Amino acid sequence: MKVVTGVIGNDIHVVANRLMDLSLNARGYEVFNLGVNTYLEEFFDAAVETGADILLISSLNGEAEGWGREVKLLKAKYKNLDNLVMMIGGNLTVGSGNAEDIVQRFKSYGFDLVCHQIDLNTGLDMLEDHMRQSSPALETTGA
Ligand code: B12
Repeated sequence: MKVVTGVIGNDIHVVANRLMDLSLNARGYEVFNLGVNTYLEEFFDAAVETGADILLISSLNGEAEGWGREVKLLKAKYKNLDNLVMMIGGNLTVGSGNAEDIVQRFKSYGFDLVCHQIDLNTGLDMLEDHMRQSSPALETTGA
């Protein structure tokens, strides 16, 4: 399966992004890593160009809160993204907040999977469960 990943907005926190790249590769995904400082349009452009199944966004400085609100509006301008699984994780807001509220809010923005302050491997296990449920024929999602 193809995954586009990167860090959204003017966010330069690169470490988790690098780990994400390594972990996704180790799990058998084909990874297109856009790196840090990536804008929503660039994620969607890359998803179209690569024919990605999954868009996996990281936000550490909390800018996701602003960008998240634009997901539905912007995605509607693209064709062929209806089946794109959208996942986001990291520190999704600036400062603290109720994790359940934050998750619900990001789901209302259009994300299928939301991991606020959840470690990467737990998040990737959630992704595999989600992919298995939506495509039961797959034994492993990475393959
Ligand atoms: C290193 C660091 C920096 C470095 C970054 C260097 C670099 N190029 O990477 C520098 C010093 C440049 C920096 C700058 C800033 N930083 Co900084 N930084 C950190 C720090 C100390 C560590 C981040 C890190 O690399 N951790 C290691 C990785 C492996 O762990 P992680 O980031 O927690 O990621 C894990 C999970 O979040 C998860 N994950 C991450 N993304 C995703 C995505 C998915 C889909 C999933 C499932 C999981 C997942 O997986 C990872 C592994 O389990 C954190 C504090 C901390 N202790 O976490 C602050 C922190 C992230 N920074 C913060 C801030 C505010 C800033 C600045 C705005 C500070 C300033 N005023 O200038 C700037 C922003 C710059 C910018 N434009 O983005 C805040 C963000 C607060 C918020 N969101 O509310 C933090 C949390 C510090 C704090 N407590 O205030 N920072």
